[in-house]
Formats: sequence, C-alpha cells, structure tokens
Amino acid sequence: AFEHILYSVESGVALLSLNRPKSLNSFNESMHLEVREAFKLIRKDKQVRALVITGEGRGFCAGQDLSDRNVDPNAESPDLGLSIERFYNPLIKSIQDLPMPVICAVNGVAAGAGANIPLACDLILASRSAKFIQAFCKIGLVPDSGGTWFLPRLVGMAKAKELALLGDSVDAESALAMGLINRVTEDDTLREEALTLAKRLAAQPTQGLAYIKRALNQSFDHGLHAHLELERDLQRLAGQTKDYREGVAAFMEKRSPDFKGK
Ligand code: T3D
Repeated sequence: AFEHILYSVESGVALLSLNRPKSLNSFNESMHLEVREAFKLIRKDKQVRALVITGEGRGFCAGQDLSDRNVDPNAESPDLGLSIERFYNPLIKSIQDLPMPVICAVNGVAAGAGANIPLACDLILASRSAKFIQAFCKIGLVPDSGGTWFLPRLVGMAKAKELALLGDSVDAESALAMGLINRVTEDDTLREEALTLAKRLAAQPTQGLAYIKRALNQSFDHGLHAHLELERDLQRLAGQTKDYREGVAAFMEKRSPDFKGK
C-alpha cells in the first residue's frame, strides 16, 4: 500500500492521485519513489489502457518539498542536479514514454515542477480554480521537469519567457486561452470528466494511440523527411495490430468496433 499517493484501476483506467495535501502535494523522495512504483504497476498491468494523474485536497502539486532542503548559510549547497537526474527527469520521461494516453486533471494550484508535470501529459484538464505558477524564478531556480522545453512549444517564446521570468499566477481560463491546457471544468466535476475522457480513450485502439503519441512527441526533434519516415514505420506497425483489422471490419460491416487495445 502507498502512503503518499492513491492508486486504483477501474474500467481500463489507472488513477494516480498525489496525496500529501497538507503541503499541497509537494514532492519528497518517498512520494517520488511511490509514483515510480505506480508507473511500474501501470506498465505491467495489461488491463490499464489510460492513466489519469491528479491530486488530493485543494492543490494539484507545489513542486519540490522545500522543507527537505537545507539552505543554512553554513551548510554545503545541495546538489539539485542530482535531484533532477534521479527524480524529476525520470518522471517526465516515464509520462512521455508510457504507451497509452495520460490525462492530467489539475485540481488546484500547480507550482514549480507541479506546473510542468501536467505539460508532459497528453491532455490537460483543469478545474476553474486551478492556477499555474512557474515559481522557480522566485527562489532563484530554473524551470525544470521539461518546463523550458514544453512552454515555448505550447505557448510560443514570448509567453514562455513572461511566465518563466515573472512567475505570475495563470488562472485556468487564461491557461486555456494561451494553449497551455485542453479544457476547463467546474471544480466539482473535474475528476469525473477526466475519468470519463480516460474511459473513452481506454476503449480505443491503445496500441494505435501509443504510436500516435510517439509520432507527435518526436515531431519537434525531426525535419519533415525524417518524420515522414517515422510515420511510415509507425503505420507499418499499426497495420499489424488486431485493432486495425477490427476497425476496418467494423466500418465495412456498419457496426461499432470492439477494440482490445492490441
Ligand atoms: O530541490 C530540488 O530537488 C530541485 C527541484 C525543484 C523543483 C521545484 O518544484 S522548485 C519550486 C518549488 N515550489 C515552489 O517554489 C512553490 C512554493 N509554494 C508556493 O509558492 C505556494 O505555497 C503556492 C503558490 C503553491 C500556494 O500558495 P497558497 O497561499 O495557496 O498556500 P500556502 O499557504 O503557501 O501553502 C499551504 C501549505 O503548503 C503551507 O504549509 P502550512 O503553513 O499550512 O504548514 C506551505 O508551507 C505548504 N507548501 C506549499 N508549497 C510547498 C509547501 N511546503 C513545502 N514545499 C513546498 N513546495
């Protein structure tokens, strides 16, 4: 059983909820390790075809637990690079590399790494009262967890610089308007809407969706020619799935498809 997260699976959807509400679900090492453990379960469990990440309490995640950092002037500087290498970078890679859709349901304030973890997910829903804060600049740090990579791609360089250099709070409606997130929901329906969307995705051709995710995630790293080759390779693989056959057969027979995710 987990202490710092909640984890459950229902109707093909895994729900991972950060559960340190007293410190707005900020990350300590134990929570990182539990999240890592949950990702292992997700990858092993053949039932799971979509993931929802959210948080307990009034916040989504306030980034690193700052009470774990000794900033006494006489103490040696902590090696934050090590923390990024051991914990935050692997988490971002796990989300991006998970071969199924990941929905982030941002249920309240999302600050520091907590504002960037959602950006690594495939779809972002936020409750009306959610806020996104690139809090790093306020304590002399650099946006991590992919923030300086995702932000310019999502909102353009001008906005990215404004968000990262000023660290102002962005409300959910503004985040939607600038293309940072996908949808805004009422506070009390966020989780339900995220789970409904995840169940819909979990009933789709999961392997096909994994290839779509891979193609889009790699698109910024390639020129057009290289990317056309990747699309060719992925289409070759997609054409070998059972769900592709089922999709075409169902279309021709004018019935609903029954996808197995393989
Ligand atoms: O160190 C490394 O490994 C490097 C990696 C860094 C990654 C990062 O994420 S760095 C950025 C760290 N995060 C922040 O700088 C955000 C700090 N938090 C805030 O600015 C504010 O708490 C919020 C804007 C997120 C929310 O403000 P508000 O007014 O709604 O709530 P609050 O009263 O500030 O917080 C509520 C409680 O949560 C409070 O505790 P208390 O007084 O009730 O006992 C507060 O101390 C605690 N809390 C909030 N954020 C953190 C935290 N405790 C520890 N670490 C936090 N990050």
